Amino acid sequence: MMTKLCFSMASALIFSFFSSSLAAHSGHDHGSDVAVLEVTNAQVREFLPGSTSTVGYLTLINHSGAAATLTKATIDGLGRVEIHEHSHVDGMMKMQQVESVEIKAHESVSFQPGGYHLMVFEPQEPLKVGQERKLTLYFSDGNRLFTNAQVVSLEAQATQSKPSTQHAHH
Ligand SMILES: [Cu+2]
Repeated sequence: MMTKLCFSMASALIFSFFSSSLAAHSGHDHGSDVAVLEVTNAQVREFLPGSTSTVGYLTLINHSGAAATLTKATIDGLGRVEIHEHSHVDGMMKMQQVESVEIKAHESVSFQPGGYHLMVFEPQEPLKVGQERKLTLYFSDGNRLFTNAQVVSLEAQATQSKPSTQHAHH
């Protein structure tokens, strides 16, 4: 559990982790046309009182030479998960649902405050801090990626992520 928390630092760290694992991978062949993907630091925030939605974050790393396209995500025990992105429009932070997110060859995409995030709705039972929920990521080539998303508190999420968290979310 501590290891997970240590991984959940800023993307600078994740990028250095990325380059070192690339070096480690250079000795063998993953196959050129199959996307080899890794997900780290998956977390979903507990629902705040009276709120019908919450957010999830993660980092997707593409170790392969082919781009991968994330098209869908599901989390056990949650009725609906949407992929959203934030953008600045006329100085205002807005968010919108997106159909897909591309992770280019040998690059990574961080879902984090102010950028891409998972928007999570309809809990079948309350999320409790410290729980893990199975997260499934679906890709356009038919691949799926599984991981456990850690349920975190608002406080834990706020201290981990530097970019603006104070904007209203739904
Ligand atoms: Cu959103």
